[in-house]
Amino acid sequence: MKNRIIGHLDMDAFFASLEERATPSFRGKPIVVGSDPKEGKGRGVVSTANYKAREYDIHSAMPISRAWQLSEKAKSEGRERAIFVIPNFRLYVRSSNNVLNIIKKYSKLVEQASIDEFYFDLTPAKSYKKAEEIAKKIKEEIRKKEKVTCSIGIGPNKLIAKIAAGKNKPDGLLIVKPDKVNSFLGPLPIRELPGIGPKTAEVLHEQGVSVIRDLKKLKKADLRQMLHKAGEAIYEKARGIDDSLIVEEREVKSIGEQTTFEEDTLNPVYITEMLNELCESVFKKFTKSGFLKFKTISIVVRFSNFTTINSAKSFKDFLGKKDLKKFKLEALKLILPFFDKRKNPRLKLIRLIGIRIENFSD
Ligand code: TTP
Ligand code: MG
Repeated sequence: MKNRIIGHLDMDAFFASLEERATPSFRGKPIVVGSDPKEGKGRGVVSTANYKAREYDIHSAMPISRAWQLSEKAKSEGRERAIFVIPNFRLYVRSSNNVLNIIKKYSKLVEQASIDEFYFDLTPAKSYKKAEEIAKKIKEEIRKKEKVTCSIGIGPNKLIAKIAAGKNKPDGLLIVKPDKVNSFLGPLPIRELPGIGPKTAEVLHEQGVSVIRDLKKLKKADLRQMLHKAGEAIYEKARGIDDSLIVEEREVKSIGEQTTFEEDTLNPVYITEMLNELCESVFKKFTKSGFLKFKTISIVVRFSNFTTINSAKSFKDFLGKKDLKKFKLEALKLILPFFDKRKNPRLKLIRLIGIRIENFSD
């Protein structure tokens, strides 16, 4: 693959930064965006915490009740309580689109990888020096127009750019030129390689491998034996090799939503009511999606012990924008067996339900 220069941009504490921007009195305070903590009794999780709240060890995906406890603990130690904010997704999506449009002014090939992450091609800049100048301009324009900060990493491929973007947060800019890739990766913990999750890391730790430099000592065959197919990709990544391309339009494959109940329940009236609401909201997203028809409906049910079961139905004929009623009926048919012994032999309580549609046609 020819020499490329790739950028990766990741917004800093994205949802929380936008909430700080929206409410000036939040500035400088610890902010936690997530479900309603209900004075410690709330269910659900933290979406994100700003850097001040991270000093209290509050972070994404943590139960909101735990975040509440940590905030109370901080209070008892004389620090200020965190401010808890319910997410306002419209605000985040709008800003995310604005950021995408800013990056597009500086690069012809941009991939949005998540709500706050973007890969972009800087190869036409021809040198890392020029690429750095462009990155600075992007950061400046985002700061000026969106009034929030981001971090950018630049490297010879997506893998290196992404890791570099995470290394100097917040408001960072890190360039890793090709001849520095190995010294950059060497001392990093293996968990920092995308694709190495907790389980893979455990297998490797057992072999005494803790940083990427150690990982490079393993032969491809060793890795394949230990980690099967994933082993080969890890062998390449440990060497900073990644030929994956920037993909401009990520295909939307499904539209879905889920909800965690206030309390685990098996009350069919309550559950079907919640399902009905989810159906309406998913259908609304579908009507706005640009897709005309879909073929498959699936539901997910999570029981109080966290066992999770999916159940799906595909139709011969597509469902379209006029089929909300049919959609709701089919969803209902999918959930009913969970209320009795057909799909719930021990009549366990339900904690969460979700609904998803896929197999679109446009
Ligand atoms: P991240 O980029 O992972 O986090 P961040 O932007 O808040 O902080 P950082 O400075 O470390 O990049 O995720 C972007 C947004 O996605 C985040 O603001 C909220 C949302 N999100 C969730 O809702 N749940 C999650 O578990 C994570 C990781 C993110
Ligand atoms: Mg981010």
